[in-house]
Amino acid sequence: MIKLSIDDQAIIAVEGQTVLEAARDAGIYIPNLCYAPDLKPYGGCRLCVVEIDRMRGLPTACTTPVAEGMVVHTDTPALADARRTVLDLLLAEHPLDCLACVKNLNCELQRVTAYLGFTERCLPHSGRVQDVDDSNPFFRLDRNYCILCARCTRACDEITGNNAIELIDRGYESRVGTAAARPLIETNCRSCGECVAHCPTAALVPKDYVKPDSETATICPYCGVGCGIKLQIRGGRITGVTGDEANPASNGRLCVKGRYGIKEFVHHAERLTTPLVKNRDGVQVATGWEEALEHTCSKLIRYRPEETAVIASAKATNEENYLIQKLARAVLGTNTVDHCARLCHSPTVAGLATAFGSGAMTNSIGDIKDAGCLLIIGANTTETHPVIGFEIKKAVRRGARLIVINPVKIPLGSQADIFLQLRPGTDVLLLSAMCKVIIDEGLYDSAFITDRTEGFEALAATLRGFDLDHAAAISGVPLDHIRAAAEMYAAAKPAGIFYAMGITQHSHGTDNVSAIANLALLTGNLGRAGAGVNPLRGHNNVQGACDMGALPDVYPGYQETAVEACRQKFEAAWGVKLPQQPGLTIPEIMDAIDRGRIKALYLVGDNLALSDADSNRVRQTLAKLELLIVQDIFPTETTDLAHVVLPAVSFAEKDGTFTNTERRVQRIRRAVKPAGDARPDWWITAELGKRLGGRGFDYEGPAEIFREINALTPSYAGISYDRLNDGGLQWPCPEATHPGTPVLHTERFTRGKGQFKAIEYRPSTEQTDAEYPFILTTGRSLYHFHTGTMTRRVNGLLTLQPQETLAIAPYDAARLNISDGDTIKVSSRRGEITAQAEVKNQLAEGVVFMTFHFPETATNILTSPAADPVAGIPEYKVAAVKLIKVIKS
Ligand SMILES: Nc1nc2c(c(=O)[nH]1)N[C@H]1C(S)=C(S)[C@@H](COP(=O)(O)OP(=O)(O)OC[C@H]3O[C@@H](n4cnc5c(=O)[nH]c(N)nc54)[C@H](O)[C@@H]3O)O[C@H]1N2
Ligand SMILES: Nc1nc2c(c(=O)[nH]1)N[C@H]1C(S)=C(S)[C@@H](COP(=O)(O)OP(=O)(O)OC[C@H]3O[C@@H](n4cnc5c(=O)[nH]c(N)nc54)[C@H](O)[C@@H]3O)O[C@H]1N2
Ligand code: SF4
Ligand code: SF4
Ligand code: SF4
Ligand code: FES
Ligand SMILES: [Mo]
Repeated sequence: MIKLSIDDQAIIAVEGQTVLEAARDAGIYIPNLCYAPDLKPYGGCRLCVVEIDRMRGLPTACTTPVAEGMVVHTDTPALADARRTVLDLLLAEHPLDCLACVKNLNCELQRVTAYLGFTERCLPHSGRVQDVDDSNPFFRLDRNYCILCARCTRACDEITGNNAIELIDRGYESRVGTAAARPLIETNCRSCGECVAHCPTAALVPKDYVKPDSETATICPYCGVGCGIKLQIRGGRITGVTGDEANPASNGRLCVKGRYGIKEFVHHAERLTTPLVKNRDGVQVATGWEEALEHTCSKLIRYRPEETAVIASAKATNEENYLIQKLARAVLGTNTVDHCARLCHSPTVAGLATAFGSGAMTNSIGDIKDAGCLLIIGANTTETHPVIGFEIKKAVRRGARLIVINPVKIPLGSQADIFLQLRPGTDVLLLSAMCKVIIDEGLYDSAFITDRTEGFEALAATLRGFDLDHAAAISGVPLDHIRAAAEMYAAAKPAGIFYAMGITQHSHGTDNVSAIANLALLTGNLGRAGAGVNPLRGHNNVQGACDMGALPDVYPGYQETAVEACRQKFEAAWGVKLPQQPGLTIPEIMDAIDRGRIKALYLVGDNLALSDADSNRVRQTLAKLELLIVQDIFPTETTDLAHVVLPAVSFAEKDGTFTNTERRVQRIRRAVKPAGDARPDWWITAELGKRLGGRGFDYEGPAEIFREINALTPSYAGISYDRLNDGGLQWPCPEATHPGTPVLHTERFTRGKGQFKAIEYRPSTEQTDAEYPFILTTGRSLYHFHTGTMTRRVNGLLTLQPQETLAIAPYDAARLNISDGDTIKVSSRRGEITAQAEVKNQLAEGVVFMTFHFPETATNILTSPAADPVAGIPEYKVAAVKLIKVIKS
């Protein structure tokens, strides 16, 4: 604590604060323009000058740290003079068309001008007309309004690490520029809008800005980062989105989808607004709710439990997923309830449960900054969890080591200390090789191994005979690079591992996860900030859907259906006999439909017809159902096949909770009225429950459902809506006074000791051959989300990425005489599609990459249904394909 005086007021400031911050905290306004609380002090605009006793000249308050006994004056004639000179120069360059400006009443230049008592321009307007960059679909850079405060360029550098813009040239010529003076859209700008959010004037503004009349704090509906957003509302419609600075997961940061990808889909004309029921001619006809629900229930009730399946939704809230699995178990009498986590992190849930006893991210987004080393494997974080990507880049700039392991040179790959470009499907070999190096070189943490783990000897024994040269040859990574990565990971403590689909979506996905757990256990990188094994969860609420028991083998809170005591607990709570028969996973459900065993499917918020592997077969399978009920917010390739379509509201039209990737339970809040006659998922599921004769489906709303979750789910027991008002809580949170758990396994593992697992490498099921010589690996791009139901309805996102491409290495392209834009027929053993070629240095020879965001190019026609025997996840990341050029661009 530091005592100082500002304008004769005694002030207590925190050491390290600047004079500007101390004044602001004390409610004293010092004019400023280049200052932003989340950026480093800059001292560029010189408006915040102050006088400080015993200090010469006029120091800038935003760069001067507070000191004991300091005496500061913020408002003297000399200061007024100095500031006026600065402002005169700024205004000579600035339009004074405030009334017509979108920033009117919201502009920091206006505020400073008013404070200094300016009523007119003193110097003549320079008359200069500067370039406007209109190229970005979401925002405009109008340099005529720019005051060169560098907040945008610093945000792009310090926050996003993208460095797409910078202040170029000196003096009068100085301006916000891009590399080679190209339009923003042609740079590496990722349209995150952090620059726009930081601009004090109208130089960077959203193109369609409308002044809101209210704001609602809620959570982004796209990825598992769970960024806090504020929906700006005017006239009952969302007009814009800003980052919620109070949110501890994101601290106000957003990516392009959260900031610009929401309002268009929420208010889109194609939203489902009434229930649809297929008539005798096979045409879906609009009906009322009463009729649709009665029709659905009268059909559904005819099927026996083993003929019925339920698929829940990682897009829906915790409350909704809880009800969906309750409906399946307590009313339909089946444990056959699953959701897209099966296609995603099911190997994580299985592998980490074995190793640690809990299948969730061990650490928090907030402790990325504490890591000495970050190992990013099978994850493309800057594109798929962009706000976590920001944190990783920031940590690296602060000096953390970065190791990236990926068959594709992803954006983080070019910033890595070590980038290992392995062949798809060889992670077990590479990770085992790293473990062997660590053991052979004695780099392991023996105290941790002795105190906190078991099974080390078995692992060490298996690795004794492990052939490092063979691992290098098969993975395609030189042995000395593997060794360097092992040494770096073991040395730079604490070291955190971050992984996602490149690890899980294999027929040996669970083994990959176990291999990662081994590496962390060996080096003692668990149970403390900055370390950990961090599966980055995909959907906004996939963590929550798992937590809520939307899985065939567990009730809420991972209480196993096979354990008698658990079953009894839920039987008592729900007042019914619960099924003992184990439930089926999504691939098993598909097989059972194929074989005519399952006849009715209730599917919520999932576009399986496009997202499941081998989609030609998936569509044929879904078409065999006697009753397919699909609940979505849009018509999709899956609702097309449905007998009944139930229109759900979007996240912006309902209340509830989502649980993000770091286990943080956060509230979402209704901000606008439902589209048409759409209803919240919880309401629809509860209606089905009631009408099918279920007890305990009479809920007033999500809060009441959440209280039931509390009572039955030990890890959520201490969480209540009231406690979630600022910042959310990370489970486990067993009691109402518990602060939540940012780091798991600090004293002991959930299962007691950490369990090593000796693993045998199994090659991918699908292998290349003379006919299918390329490995196709699939994934995501920043601008679209999965099957594109939401992002393809946002014009700007479509502008940024209009279509599917087939990324191919230059060497292969040259060999096949393929160039950018050529139309290529891509065929696998299951089907074919066409896509435009994009020749990319980031790919290695023999590997091609596609996303699955575009129905016209239904990538999953190609992918293999071969599944992991433990988790049932399809091998999305390895399919053998051949390429034939059909049209030259
Ligand atoms: N923009 C956007 N963001 C999203 C999503 C989206 O659709 N769009 N979806 C969300 C969801 S549900 C999920 S699950 C996450 C997924 O997030 P990520 O897993 O990060 O995304 P992917 O692109 O599927 O795959 C990640 C990486 O795995 C690499 N890879 C492929 N094969 C292998 C291999 O054999 N070994 C290794 N080590 N790496 C391999 C790929 O090259 C790719 O870079 O993203 C979430 N975020
Ligand atoms: N080739 C390939 N295929 C993959 C993958 C891959 O990497 N490669 N990844 C797999 C992975 S990890 C995943 S998670 C899956 C994702 O696959 P899906 O989950 O099927 O993909 P989405 O397109 O996100 O589908 C979500 C659906 O929910 C709807 N929706 C949105 N909000 C709500 C709501 O509040 N209520 C209701 N009822 N519906 C809502 C949307 O309109 C959309 O139709 O794809 C898998 N498929
Ligand atoms: S939108 Fe994001 S990446 Fe693009 S210039 Fe602005 S801050 Fe940089
Ligand atoms: S564009 Fe805005 S934030 Fe960037 S330098 Fe100009 S006034 Fe400052
Ligand atoms: S990082 Fe994920 S949660 Fe955050 S704004 Fe982007 S899509 Fe939304
Ligand atoms: S705010 Fe201090 S110099 Fe700009
Ligand atoms: Mo996912």
